[in-house]
Amino acid sequence: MKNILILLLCLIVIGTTVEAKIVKDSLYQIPKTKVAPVIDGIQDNIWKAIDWNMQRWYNVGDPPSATSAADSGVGLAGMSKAMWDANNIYVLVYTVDDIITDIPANANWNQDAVELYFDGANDHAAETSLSGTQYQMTFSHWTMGKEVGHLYNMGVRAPFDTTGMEYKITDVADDAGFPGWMLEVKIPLANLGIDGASAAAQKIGWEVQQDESDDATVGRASMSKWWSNSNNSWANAGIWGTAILSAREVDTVLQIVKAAKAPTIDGTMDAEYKNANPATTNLFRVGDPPGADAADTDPIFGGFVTAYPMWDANNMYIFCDVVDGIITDIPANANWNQDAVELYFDAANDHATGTSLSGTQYQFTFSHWTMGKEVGHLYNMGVRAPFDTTGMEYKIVDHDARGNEGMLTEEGSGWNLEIKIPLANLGIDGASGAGTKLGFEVQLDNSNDATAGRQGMQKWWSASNNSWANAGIWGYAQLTDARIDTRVGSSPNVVSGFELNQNYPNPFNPSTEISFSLAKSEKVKLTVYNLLGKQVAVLVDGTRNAGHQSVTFDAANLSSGVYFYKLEAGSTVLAKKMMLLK
Ligand SMILES: [Ca+2]
Ligand SMILES: [Ca+2]
Ligand SMILES: [Ca+2]
Ligand SMILES: [Ca+2]
Repeated sequence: MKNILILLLCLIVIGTTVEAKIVKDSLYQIPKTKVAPVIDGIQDNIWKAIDWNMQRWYNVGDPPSATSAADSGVGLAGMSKAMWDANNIYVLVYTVDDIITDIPANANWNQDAVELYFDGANDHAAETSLSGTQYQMTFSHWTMGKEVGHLYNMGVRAPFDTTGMEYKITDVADDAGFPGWMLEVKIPLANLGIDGASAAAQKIGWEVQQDESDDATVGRASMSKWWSNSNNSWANAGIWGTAILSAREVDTVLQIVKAAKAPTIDGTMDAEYKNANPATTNLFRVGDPPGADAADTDPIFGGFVTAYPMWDANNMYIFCDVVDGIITDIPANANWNQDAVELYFDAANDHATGTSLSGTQYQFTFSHWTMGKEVGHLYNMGVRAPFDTTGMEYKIVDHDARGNEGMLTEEGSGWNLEIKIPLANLGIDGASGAGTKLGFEVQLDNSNDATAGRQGMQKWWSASNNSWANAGIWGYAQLTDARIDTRVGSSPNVVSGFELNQNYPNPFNPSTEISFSLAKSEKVKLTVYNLLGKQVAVLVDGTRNAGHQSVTFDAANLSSGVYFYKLEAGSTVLAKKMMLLK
């Protein structure tokens, strides 16, 4: 149970990374896909192009605390992904559940189940029952293997036409990741009241809920939600979140975007990375090999990495955001046997199956224990295949606070890794870089104990622990000139085109830069408040152009402490925290 709790904590932390504050206009971006997934309950390659969207809320009992279920509310965690094309919306839900209980006699919601909510009208008016294009669909685990026959009996609220709809449930084995199950769903857009031909940029009411039962008699013991921490989504579409059918297309080939400006290799995230297509670890694996080590029963999780790659005529740049609940530095262990990020590049991109790396196939292992000693460890970081590190740089810094306005706060619960590698050293000609295809993989090694070594790993592309020897199983990337305006984020807080960035530097003395982005030219106000809510500065008040903006905040006349800065545009408000340290 402790394991799942650690997982849950980590997931919640991930869910609160991008903005400190959830605002009502926040949108969950659903990207468009060129490739339809196979509805078989298994994660297709195209799904790997999309981040997991973490469940944010957790509710024990129904109503909370009303039951005395043995599993006291930490046996459930989860995440989802979605994408759409001209015909359908596709949803993949991963439910981490240590006790699966199938109780066909119970109501659908009163057992292990996933609920999806859609409102094509997206009006968010408070109500007491669903109507019109407001649909609730409940997919119970007990229907696994019987999906076709149960399409009409899966707890849809509001009459729904299931013609053309498919779903499939599969179990996920403990040693392949976390115990639980996967649900893959295809729903024709027309059935949801959405015209697929003109759907781009359409907003829909959207919610993902997981129902948890661990006992045949108790019924639902707990639930997790993405958007609203309420058990009233079944009756009130007004409390659902909002998703947007984004025109942004995803592809099985990761498009590495060209950097408009070279980032500074300092372990902090430059604004340019916001345009990168992230590669997030999708696949989880406990132990090495799975289940081989008694210590693997400890923290199955504790780790997650999102890599933001970019390139320019000279270099490859990658910023990695690592969430790791327990950071363990063990210089005496092998690099791979401790907390580390591994990156794999193959400029030849031949994906030929092999038993060792050669040619332009490179593995890099960046261990957290080298933080502060990076320069001296460039030659000792576990590169496979001889590699010229001339001109290469990397930098590791621990996370600062991830904000305290979400459900939980975890100070210092992860680390950043920023890397610059000359393209020439990788075997890439930067002058003709656009269009270059690469073998690519991202891996996180997780250790939580000085003696146990690696206890789990997360991968972007392949669940295998053989990337160190076989470039044939790496994923696919391509250098592209194309600019991308919005990214598909794991965070529910990503607002299309409207963003407020963390100030830099932070903490600061006495001045710092605050940057934000606007989707369109509009009137905005950027103000600074102290902890008592008193306004201490107005930095912007007027119309600003679309795109990236930044202002300098000079606090020479203020005293040390925590301040908030707030960006307002129309009814949308974003806020962040900063610290003045004199
Ligand atoms: Ca599939
Ligand atoms: Ca269960
Ligand atoms: Ca940087
Ligand atoms: Ca760790």
